[in-house]
Amino acid sequence: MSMLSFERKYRVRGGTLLGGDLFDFWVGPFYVGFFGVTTMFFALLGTALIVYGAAIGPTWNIWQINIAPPDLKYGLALAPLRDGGLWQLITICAIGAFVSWALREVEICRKLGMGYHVPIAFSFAILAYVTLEVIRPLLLGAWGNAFPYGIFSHLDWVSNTGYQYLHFHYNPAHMIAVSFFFANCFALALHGSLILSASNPGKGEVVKTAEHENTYYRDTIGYSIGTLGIHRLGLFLAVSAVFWSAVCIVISGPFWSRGWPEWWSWWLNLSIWK
Ligand code: UQ2
Repeated sequence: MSMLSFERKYRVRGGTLLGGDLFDFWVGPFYVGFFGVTTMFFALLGTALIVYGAAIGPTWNIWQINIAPPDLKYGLALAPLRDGGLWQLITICAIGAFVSWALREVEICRKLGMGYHVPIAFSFAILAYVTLEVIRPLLLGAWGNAFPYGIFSHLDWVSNTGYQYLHFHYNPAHMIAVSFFFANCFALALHGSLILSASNPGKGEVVKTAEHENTYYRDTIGYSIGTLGIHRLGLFLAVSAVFWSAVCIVISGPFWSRGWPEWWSWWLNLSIWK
């Protein structure tokens, strides 16, 4: 594979966290590193275990394949392979692959002398997954509280878990998370459309710059957050959406086991109404 003209300049030695020079090389355009090797190891093993789980299961229908966590009766113990043990191994592989990928991102940041913003952002996604599959099941005392691996089966899990708390939209952390998702979508639409309107004008038109971008928003709403600011806002909104999603599920069960609508009775019980 050919290299981009500037690529060779950035293929610098060092910055590794583990393995020293041993895996400090590229394969085609991809940096390898110690964590590139561990990413491949966990991803391939995990995928092979999923395929094995499908093979010993009742169907090859892609929508119906399901690899479920152990029954609640196993608690936090290791389960037999065909009875949730596969799910446990696959979960270990998934976390191994996700964390390896984040650490490979860190090594690339260090090589290039960049900030760690991308791996930090990614770590919030890992946190959300670990909250669902490890932290909440641990707090509830059984791996059977984790979600299963399957397209429809994981949707059923989300639906059932939601209805277990009667009406999940009354979960205050869920409200905050949804609001962040909407605000994130709004901000990206504002930003994407603004950049395209300035930098991709019609044929024969001159490309505009940040001066036009700032002026557009000062003319419309009297305020521009700035070219750096919009990216800080975007990262904050995205990471907050994921963070509050993790909060909203981890408090459901471990800290509140009744219906979420009932949680709001704290309002009716305020002494000011007495
Ligand atoms: C902006 C700016 C950008 C932008 C956008 C804005 C020049 C290229 C989209 C406008 C954003 C504002 C006013 C913040 C909106 C707040 C929320 C919570 C959605 O000013 O600077 O840079 O892309």
